[in-house]
Amino acid sequence: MTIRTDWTREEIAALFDLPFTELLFRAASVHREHHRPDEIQLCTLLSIKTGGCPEDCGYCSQSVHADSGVEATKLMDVRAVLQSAAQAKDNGSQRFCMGAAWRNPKDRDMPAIVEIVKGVRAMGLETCMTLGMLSPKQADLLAEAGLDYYNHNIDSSPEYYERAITTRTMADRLETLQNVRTSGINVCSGGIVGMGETREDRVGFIHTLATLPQHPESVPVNALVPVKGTVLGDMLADTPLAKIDDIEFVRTVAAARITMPLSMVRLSAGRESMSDAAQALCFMAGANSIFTGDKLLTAPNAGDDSDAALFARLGLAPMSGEEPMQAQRELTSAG
Ligand code: SAM
Ligand code: DTB
Ligand code: SF4
Repeated sequence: MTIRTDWTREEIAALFDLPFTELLFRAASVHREHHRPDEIQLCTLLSIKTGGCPEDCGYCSQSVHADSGVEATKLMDVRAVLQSAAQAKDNGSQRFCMGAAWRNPKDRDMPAIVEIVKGVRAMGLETCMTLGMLSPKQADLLAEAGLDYYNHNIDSSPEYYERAITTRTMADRLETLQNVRTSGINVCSGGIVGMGETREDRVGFIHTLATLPQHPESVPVNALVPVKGTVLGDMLADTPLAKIDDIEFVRTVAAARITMPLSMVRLSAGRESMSDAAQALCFMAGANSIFTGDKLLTAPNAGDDSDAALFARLGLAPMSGEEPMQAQRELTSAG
């Protein structure tokens, strides 16, 4: 099995250009080689520090530059975070992902973050954090605490990125991903589809991820949740034609699956406004992870009842085994 990190933009553009049925067949074939097609990983999100973020990400309700009505809070108390984690575990979640609306964590925040990671891990949940940019030292601290995954998205193509965010660069983001990788923490990195970007940008987005020295273990593909008062949410409200077409979204998922065969591809934000049929196509195209529960960070999510109904309708089950990239790593280190 060869995992390629030398994909060209042309090759990825050619995947996007395939007849939809052919693309779906190829993606589903790659998916079956490495993953169980009837199992979906369940993750739960919690915003441990909401709003008041100095960055100007044009899609985000938590930026101080947005007029979204989201109130800024302080970092949650460790006990309250652990209570939410216990609830997520009871609801069948495998991974607990915690997000903070920071440009980067301050060193004085780190002891509480470390305590949270240790506490959530002790409950038998996998841990993921997304706290903004990380220095090498902070990444090492989190690794020592036992953090399993760190999420930091590249969000779009290098070209479109600059139109959506001005307060930090794609190079800054890649540096954080490198720091996370060097520390030994698993990398979770993806982006958003439906921000008004072109097909070429979606190609560039997948190309950037698929040509990292090592593919991210998790690749979240978000559909923009248009939030009133954000630059991109308002732009989409004014130009409804810019809304991403479901088929194009599925094509992006399929391109992620084909180019990054071992990665978990997470159908992340935006499921709430997707039909069961569109979600089923995403699973067919190789998405194999979702966020459960009725809230993402600030935006509504599909909710446990509707997910239970969806899983029953599609004959899907929560993932029970190990992820392929972890299994491969254990094999390599064993022999
Ligand atoms: N502040 C941290 C950061 O940006 O790294 C962590 C939290 S941030 C909200 C995590 C990711 O959520 C963003 O990188 C973006 O890809 C996604 N996201 C944020 N707002 C979104 C929206 N309205 N629709 C879809 N995805 C969104
Ligand atoms: C990711 O790529 N999607 C999640 C997670 N990583 C942290 C966040 C989605 C946020 C959706 C908008 C909101 O809830 O504010
Ligand atoms: Fe801040 Fe993250 Fe939102 Fe950007 S996406 S404004 S960094 S919370």
